[in-house]
Amino acid sequence: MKRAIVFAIVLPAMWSACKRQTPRYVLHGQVVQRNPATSEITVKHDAIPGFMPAMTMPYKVKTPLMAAIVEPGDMIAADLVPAEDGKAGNGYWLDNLRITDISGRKDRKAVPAARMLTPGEPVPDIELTNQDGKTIQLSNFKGKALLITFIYTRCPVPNFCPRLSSQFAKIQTDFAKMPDDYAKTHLLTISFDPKYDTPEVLRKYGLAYLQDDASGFSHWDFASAAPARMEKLAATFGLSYIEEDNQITHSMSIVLIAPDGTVSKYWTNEWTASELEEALRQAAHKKE
Ligand SMILES: [Cu+2]
Repeated sequence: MKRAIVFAIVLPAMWSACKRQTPRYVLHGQVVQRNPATSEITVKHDAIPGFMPAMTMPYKVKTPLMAAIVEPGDMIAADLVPAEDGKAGNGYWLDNLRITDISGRKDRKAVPAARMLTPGEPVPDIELTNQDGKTIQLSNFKGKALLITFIYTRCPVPNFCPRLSSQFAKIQTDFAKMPDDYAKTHLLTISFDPKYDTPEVLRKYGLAYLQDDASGFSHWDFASAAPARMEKLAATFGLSYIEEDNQITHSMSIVLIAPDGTVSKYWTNEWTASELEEALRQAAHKKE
């Protein structure tokens, strides 16, 4: 059952990659209601200039996981895409759904208010513990272009965490060949499963992607935050996850932080290692 849910996430992500040519409108709004059983959410959304006035309407969500993760009160952004097969309720899908603010949730008072940072905004000085058990802070990487992503080491879905780590490993290898780029960049993989992913576990996991060369940790950290702070940290960077039955269902988020410590760019499902490398290199060498 759990497997079925997890794999259901992967397919829509691949389909959406094949349909990039379709025109997309970005919808911003607040979730009024959700129905995970039908992958539908009702959104009170803003006007989409030249396309649709502001209204409250139900939409099918392309990634069923997200229909289960969002909660009434959440502010969201999503791509509105026409459903060619006519299967979606009103002719449109919501794809690439991101939760941008969870502070409006009714029944989650315990969660500290967190809002997804937008490009240009400074990143707070988040404190993490790395694979050596050492405390690191995001401010440690000021002056470098920093590429961050989120994983959990036990992830069984090839297209999610293992893909993120193997593609980061490719970036690591490629940058190691160019000392100037290597010196001006840093990679950071953050686990959202701090209870299981201790520094020891992260070190072992990291070494597997560094071909057992521990010197690579000087350019690529594997870290986690205290469990109590993890949910807020994830929301800050647009990552959603739910823990159930010893497995974590999650979205993907890759964030590029500019050398001046501001958010530069996000990627969710659609990206390639070479695209990330190019953006990282450009950010590292950009004159301020
Ligand atoms: Cu994963």
